[in-house]
Amino acid sequence: MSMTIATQSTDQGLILALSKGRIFEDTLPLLEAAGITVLENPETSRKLILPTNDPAVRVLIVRATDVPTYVQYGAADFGVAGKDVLLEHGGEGLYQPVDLNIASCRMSVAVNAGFDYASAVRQGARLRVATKFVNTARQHFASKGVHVDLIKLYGSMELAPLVGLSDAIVDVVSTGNTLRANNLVEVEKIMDISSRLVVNQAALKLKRARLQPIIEAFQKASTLQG
Ligand code: PRT
Ligand code: MG
Repeated sequence: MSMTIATQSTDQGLILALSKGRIFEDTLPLLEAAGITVLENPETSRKLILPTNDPAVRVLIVRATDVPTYVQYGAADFGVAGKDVLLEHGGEGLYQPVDLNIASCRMSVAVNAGFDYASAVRQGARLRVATKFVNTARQHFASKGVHVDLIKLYGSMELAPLVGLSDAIVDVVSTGNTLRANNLVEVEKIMDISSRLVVNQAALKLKRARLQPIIEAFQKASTLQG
């Protein structure tokens, strides 16, 4: 046991978990502010572990919803994840020192353009709600005293009301273009969403010397940005 800890504390290498797409792109300037340049593009590289200009820092490319899991178990020391994803994960084992103000959007309720959501809620109808975000949706409707049947989906929530699978969806919205293109209307904002830096609690103690300057650089750069 003590062997493992001794090895970990002298091994100051860092692993950062990121998802491809908007989180990767929005995190690059923050990494640059910390003096870290990722040497390969995850959109074109088939590698799942990307090198950086710092031999001691590597980047894992994982699904957005898997970032908190990799960090929780210490397979990655730190990562970047949306508040939407963190609320579903629960945040266990994670230290969340900085709201990075990146990948911003909102969590909302949307329905078919013809559906009278306000009166359905007023009349106490039982709503069928399709979503990937079941914890957030359950909590939201419970706090309003609205009875819902939640239908768990893993993507393309916008389809559910169109084909009668549900009365409503709970999804993240940024421009609203996807809702409009599918004749859906945003009827309620549940919360604003942005992405946070998440750090493994044990790594924060054992690798503080390397992590702290990066956390501070992210903090400074995200404040300037936001
Ligand atoms: O795509 P994948 O299934 O792999 O996972 P993911 O959707 O969880 O990952 P990704 O990379 O798409 O999103 C990562 C994080 O970005 C999310 O956890 C959010 O915190 C944040 N984010 C910001 C968004 C959006 N904006 C967003 N617009 N995540 C998803 N979307 C979706 C939205 O649901 C809609 O279907 O993008 C579509 C377009 O949005 P509009 O409103 O601009 O049309
Ligand atoms: Mg996506």
